[in-house]
Amino acid sequence: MDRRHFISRSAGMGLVSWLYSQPLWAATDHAAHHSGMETAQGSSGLKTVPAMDLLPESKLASGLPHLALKPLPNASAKTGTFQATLTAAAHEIELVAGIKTTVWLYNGQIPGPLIEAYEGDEVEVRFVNQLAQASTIHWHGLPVPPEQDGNPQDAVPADGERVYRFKLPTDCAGTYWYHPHPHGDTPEQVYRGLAGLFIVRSKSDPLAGFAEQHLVISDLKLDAQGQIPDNTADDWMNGREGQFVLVNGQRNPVVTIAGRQRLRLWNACSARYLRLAIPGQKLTLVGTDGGLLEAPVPLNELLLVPGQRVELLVGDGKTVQTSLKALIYDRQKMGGQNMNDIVAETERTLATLNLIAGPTPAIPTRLRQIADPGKATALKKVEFSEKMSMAGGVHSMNFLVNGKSYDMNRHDLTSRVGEVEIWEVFNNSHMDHPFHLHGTQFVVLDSRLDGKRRNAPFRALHDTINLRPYETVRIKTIQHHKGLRMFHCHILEHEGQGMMAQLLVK
Ligand SMILES: [Cu+2]
Repeated sequence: MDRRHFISRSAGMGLVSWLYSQPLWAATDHAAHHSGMETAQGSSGLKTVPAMDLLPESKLASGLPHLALKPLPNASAKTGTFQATLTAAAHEIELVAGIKTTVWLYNGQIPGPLIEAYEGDEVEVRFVNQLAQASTIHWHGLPVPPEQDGNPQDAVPADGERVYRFKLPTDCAGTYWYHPHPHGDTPEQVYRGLAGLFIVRSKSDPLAGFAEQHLVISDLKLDAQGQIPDNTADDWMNGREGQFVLVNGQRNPVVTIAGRQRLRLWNACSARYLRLAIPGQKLTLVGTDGGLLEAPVPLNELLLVPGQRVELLVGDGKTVQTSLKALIYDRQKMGGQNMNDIVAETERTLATLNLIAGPTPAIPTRLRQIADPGKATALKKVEFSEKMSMAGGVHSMNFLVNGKSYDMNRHDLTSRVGEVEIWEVFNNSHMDHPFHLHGTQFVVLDSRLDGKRRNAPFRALHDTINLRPYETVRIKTIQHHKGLRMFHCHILEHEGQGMMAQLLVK
């Protein structure tokens, strides 16, 4: 299916009212709900359910001690080799006392297992797909060859399996993750629970002396029965945000930080933006998607958009109780707060932080050198846009890259291996979209918004970067392998509806 449409059940509704008249929209959904309509499969193939009552947040336990991520054990005894199996399957787990929730997980874990390997290691992961639909594993941000990167073209069928093999190059130490990337079904597979973590370590890590903790931030939507519902029309439009925002699968856990520690944070949400702050504390940013910065950067807050990761140093040995907050961020979603399936924008406490006495290693002034990729000899232009359509009397929204909806049989841009490129990415729409490029990291040169040009404040490696409405961001990047790469919006519902394109590297 090439074009995935956003379905409205009210074909007679005008375009303007469709966009701005929440009462009409809500009433339509309400009627559908009470007619016993459950999951609708429209002509587009998009499963869409009416808005529903959700389980109150208080039903999920909170305030429990933070759980460490469970590592994926290395089955290889050979030095420099990491070998393991990841099995994707449906499980019933008790997230809420007394309720069995059906989730789809890697190795039965929520979040998925943590893979830890070193630069230079050979990685061999056998993927067993016990889902009822095709899937892949995409190694988000890692410089792996395209045929090992879980492209939609390389789907592993239901009940199938394959082995992913790649060597981690030098200088790729950083904080990564993995998640499914099949054609069309990525949003569902991720919101039902499929995502895991990947840390590449360096043998000469300037922060090796710091104790380290991991905070994987994800969200979860549970209906009143405690089950994971399909996407509503609003989820497809704005990206899905669950009522529960979890850290390592827990609601508001208590993280004890003794002295000064290194925290790695992941935004594994489908669409939720995280404007993070720790009241009373500076955030010392030391790393982004692709590893360490050149030097630490003190910040009062930072925006972590879906798909991104950061490394922070937190704590100074003084005893204080504070929290990790997600402050209000307006990403210009469509519709209002009246629709009962939109979770109101509020400031949230993601985790309680207990800072206590402990070792406080000095913060190094230099962390690494990020080499300038060199003079660019190619320019790529990418434009994200949204287009309303009323094809066949059905209201739909197309999410487009360079005016086109994703087609897995088409390549949209071509690059040459090793060539330094500037990509000019323009968000020609009214809503924020996070741009993600597969298989490599990039540095941001500058951005342009409202006629103002702003240079990147410091050099950092990213694979995902936010674009404000009508913002243009210029990045510099190199592709290191021949083959097909994806680039897309990392609001998974937008990607799933066509805001994705393909780069053929020759
Ligand atoms: Cu988007």
